[in-house]
Amino acid sequence: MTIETIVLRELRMCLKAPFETSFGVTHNRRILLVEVIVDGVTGWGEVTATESPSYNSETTDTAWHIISDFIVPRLIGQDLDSASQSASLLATIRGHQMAKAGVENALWDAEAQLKGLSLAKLLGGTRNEIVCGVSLGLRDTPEALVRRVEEELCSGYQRIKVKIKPGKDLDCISAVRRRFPDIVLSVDANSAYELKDADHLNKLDELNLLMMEQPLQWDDIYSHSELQAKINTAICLDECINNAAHALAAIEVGACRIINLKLGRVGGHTSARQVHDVCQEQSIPVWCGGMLESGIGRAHNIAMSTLPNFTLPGDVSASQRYWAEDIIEPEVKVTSRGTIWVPESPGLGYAVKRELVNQLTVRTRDWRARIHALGGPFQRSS
Ligand code: OSB
Ligand code: MG
Repeated sequence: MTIETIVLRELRMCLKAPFETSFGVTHNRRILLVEVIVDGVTGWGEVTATESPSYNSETTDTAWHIISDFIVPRLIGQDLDSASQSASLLATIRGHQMAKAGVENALWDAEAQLKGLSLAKLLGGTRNEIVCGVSLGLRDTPEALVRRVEEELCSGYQRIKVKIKPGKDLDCISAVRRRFPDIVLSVDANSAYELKDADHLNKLDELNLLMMEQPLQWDDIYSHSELQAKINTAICLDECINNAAHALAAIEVGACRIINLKLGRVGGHTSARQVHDVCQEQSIPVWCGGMLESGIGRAHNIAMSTLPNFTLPGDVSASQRYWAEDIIEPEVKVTSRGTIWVPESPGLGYAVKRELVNQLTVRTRDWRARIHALGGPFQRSS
């Protein structure tokens, strides 16, 4: 697999509705797409970093910098045995998992196409249909939240997750539970609480939640083990888990009973499979998290979600919940049973709408290998 070309693009995409979490409101996404050409075949990846460093430490701009100045120089012109080999070539770049994932995942798409396999099959997936939930942002009132939950249930989604923060938790979630006594319900705090809030968080135990996602600091596994010892609701870690070693540590100290697996956060498909396998060996279920992705990131999430230990519904939902028009075709659709059919054609299984991508692009940079040149690969930038 010779990496002939890498193209990096930044797109502006306007969300249909603002999305509010404990760390802020997102109206517009600044999305980086990575296009690779490998042995003449084009693969696509998406960088899932947020606009500001408030989910984790990466941003759209840090990813642009790390990809341009460190990742591309190590990969352009390289002849790899497989996409997963890129992970070892990038290992001495510390952190920046989302930047790495955008590039590595594009190589996985290309490898799957070169082998004539769907990405799901190449990854070792075992499902042809995945189960879906939705993630609902903070609302002004419990009534407004209950209305949104009702709409999503009508669409068929199998699990409802609601964002919480101090002052917007018990009342809102109790209102949803009173109205819908039997639904599968969970909450996500995005690090909005501290260990001293344990008695308060304890009150959520009565609401029969599937899980409480990332209540404490984004990088603090140990405090979650102290909280988990004080509450009955299962803690699910998101922000804290960046690789398989983190997952194993978190499980061994009792910091969580469920793990949210995000491709970007762990650095791409190679690392995601390792996290998946560690969790499976430890009997900890995983589910696929979302980062308000465009269709390309969403298609990668669908492929990953076919692995056997993805036993809980993910935050992988229909394109039309996010975008007036998605950049892939067909768009991602969810059945009335709250599932997504996994494409079987080679690679991601969705076509990229190039013209729309071009319209949404605000900056581009590309690099081409000169494969046969004396002195090896060189890079050109525009
Ligand atoms: O914590 O899961 C999260 C969105 C942006 C950043 C972090 C998170 C989220 C979501 C949205 O919950 C999931 C989605 O619908 O893509
Ligand atoms: Mg989360």
